Amino acid sequence: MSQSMRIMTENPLNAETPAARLRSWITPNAVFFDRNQGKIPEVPVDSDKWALTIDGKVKKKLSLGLEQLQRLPKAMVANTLECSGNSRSLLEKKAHGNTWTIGGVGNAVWAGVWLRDLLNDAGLADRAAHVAFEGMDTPLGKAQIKFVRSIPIEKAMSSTLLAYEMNGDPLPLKHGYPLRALALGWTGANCVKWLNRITVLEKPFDGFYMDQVYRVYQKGQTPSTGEVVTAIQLKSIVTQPLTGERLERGAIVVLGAAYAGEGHVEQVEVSVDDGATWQAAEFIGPDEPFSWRQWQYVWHASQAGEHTIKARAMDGMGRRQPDTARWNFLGYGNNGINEHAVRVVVE
Ligand SMILES: Nc1nc2c(c(=O)[nH]1)N[C@H]1C(S)=C(S)[C@@H](COP(=O)(O)O)O[C@H]1N2
Ligand SMILES: [Mo]
Repeated sequence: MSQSMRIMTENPLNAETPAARLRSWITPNAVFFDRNQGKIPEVPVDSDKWALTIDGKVKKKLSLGLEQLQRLPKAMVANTLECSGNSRSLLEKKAHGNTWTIGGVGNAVWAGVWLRDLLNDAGLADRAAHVAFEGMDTPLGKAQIKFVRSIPIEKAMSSTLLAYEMNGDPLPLKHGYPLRALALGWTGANCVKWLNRITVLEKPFDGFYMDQVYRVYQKGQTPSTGEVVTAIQLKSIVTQPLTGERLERGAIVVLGAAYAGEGHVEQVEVSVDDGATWQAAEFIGPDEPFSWRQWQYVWHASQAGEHTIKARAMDGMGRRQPDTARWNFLGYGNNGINEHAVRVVVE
């Protein structure tokens, strides 16, 4: 099986992690998925020249260099990042956008500073309601629209990290060097890369990437009336075996990962008979907030023929994945059990 990235578009770079590389708790930086609206800066910004500006509805405007940021209390957090459009191509009805299968997701240990520490230092004005992030990538297309996204102040103050390290290395250029936002447990669109400006606003930022995309809406509906994509939804993926594999009778190790955004994955069940019966999977490895849990199930396959494997997760609040995801125009948040079924042949 191929172990290299599956490139969907080169300019901008959009590439997914091969399923075989989703089988460990940490996704290595070299195979972490790439999702870009614009052009990745060609050379890393000179860290002496770079500064992060914090302005808008704050009492004191701040400007911080990289070394200054790195002298502040360092926070390390594991976090699973998923693109809103991940699994889009598995939807039964086609939706517009990159043709992700399951590889638009990855888990890393990130290090940086808490956004709340900086916002507390700047001092929030009374009407502070949203926090906008702006990156340094070059927009593509005639309209030259910058990738700017804002998140509610509550999320910014509770669980948003500004990361300058990824899995122990300086943040790689592709993933936002020197600094990126990470709204923990929220989809990638809320995690602006190449960050150089944070603006506190009285209301959500008004712009293309807020109003026209990253909204859940139906065909014919005005995008801006759709719900904004925020937290990653409860979901389980099967990473071994893969659809189309031919397997020998006997013990077959089924592997997968389950994640719940801001929630906690409590249980994963596996079916090897297309959902007729379900058995509990066993978790392997770390169990950290905001991070996926890897699991396995040993299937004793005695009957030759076609088999359909399914997995379903339950979170700490008793929520379950839907059998079939709710379709929407841009194909966001596909966490359907059926859409993620894996069909194999036992010989
Ligand atoms: N500046 C900037 N930040 C961005 C984007 C972008 O195009 N420009 N894409 C976003 C989207 S949609 C996703 S899914 C994640 C992907 O992060 P990664 O490429 O590090 O996996 O980055 C987000 N941050
Ligand atoms: Mo995304």
